[in-house]
Amino acid sequence: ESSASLSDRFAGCLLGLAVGDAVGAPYEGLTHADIFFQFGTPDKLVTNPSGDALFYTDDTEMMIGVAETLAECGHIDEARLCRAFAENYHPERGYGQGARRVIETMARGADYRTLAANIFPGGSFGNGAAMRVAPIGLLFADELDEGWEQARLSALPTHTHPLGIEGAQVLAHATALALHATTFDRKQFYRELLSRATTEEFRWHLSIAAKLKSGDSLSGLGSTLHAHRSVVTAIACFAATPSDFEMAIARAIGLGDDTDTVAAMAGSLVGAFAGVGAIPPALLEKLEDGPAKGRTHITQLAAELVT
Ligand code: 8NA
Ligand code: MG
Ligand code: MG
Ligand code: MG
Repeated sequence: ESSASLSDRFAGCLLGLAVGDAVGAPYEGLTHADIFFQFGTPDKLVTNPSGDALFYTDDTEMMIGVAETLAECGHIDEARLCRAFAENYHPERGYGQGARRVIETMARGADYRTLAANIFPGGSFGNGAAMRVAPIGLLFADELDEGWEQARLSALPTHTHPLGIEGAQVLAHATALALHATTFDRKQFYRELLSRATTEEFRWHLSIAAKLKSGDSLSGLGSTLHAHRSVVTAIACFAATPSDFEMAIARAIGLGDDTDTVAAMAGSLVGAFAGVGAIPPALLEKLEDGPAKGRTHITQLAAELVT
């Protein structure tokens, strides 16, 4: 039930990610109960976010780097991607511990690859490669095998753990499916994701999410910054209400923990399906803007990628 145009969907995906990130950011690290008792029900946080402006975090800043690389090269060129990460980097936007060290090593021109492979046992399984992958899902929506590989390449500079990589691949694939769907077929959607996933963790979470009824709680899927405890959760927030942006990100934020990232991922999927018109104008207007960053720059990147 979406008649949004392709260009509206590209813009909706990237702006939906930024708005979800920015609306969710103030609550990152809080539990579900903390959020409820301190701020009230999540739907209110979304319809009436505090402050005059909505500021995005590392999630959006790194997505911009992926989009810039694709707009320029048409595929993931690792050197260009690392330059984008390093040039766009603002540590105060709240990067993961490992990500910070890896990007600072990239910026010095030193060996970030060895660091990324060893910084955590087996490499990082944080959701940092997934949170920035949306532009790959959009650009490679007609070439799903190539998209799966490009998502892997986009993860590698920071995330070498199989779960960190597969989180990016599964979310890119979900983005591609959302982009092309006119009616959303939940069963078919999960079936296609399951046909790609290889790790036990992602296969297990996807098979559980596929069986959930519309009123079921998503909290059992997890909402922490580990890829295998938040990527499928964000997908499930989208699948529960694929055209309702506010509901999807309120549900994501209400789970607590990695609120900005789960809301960013869920918001990007709703945007890819329902288009930029699904994002409340009041939220879009509040999204930070400025030269070479923010709302205008993200909108331009979406337009460059769609042509
Ligand atoms: P990352 O690669 O630094 O991973 C994030 C965290 O995951 C690490 O600091 C570790 O605690 C943990 N981790 C990853 N791999 C392993 C492993 N193999 N073994 C044990 N622990 C591991 O950064 P990233 O880019 O993947 O992270 C994305 C998250 O960072 C997003 O939530 C983003 O918003 C940001 N962020 C999160 C928080 C938070 O506390 N939730 C705060 C600020 C920023
Ligand atoms: Mg963040
Ligand atoms: Mg986060
Ligand atoms: Mg093109």
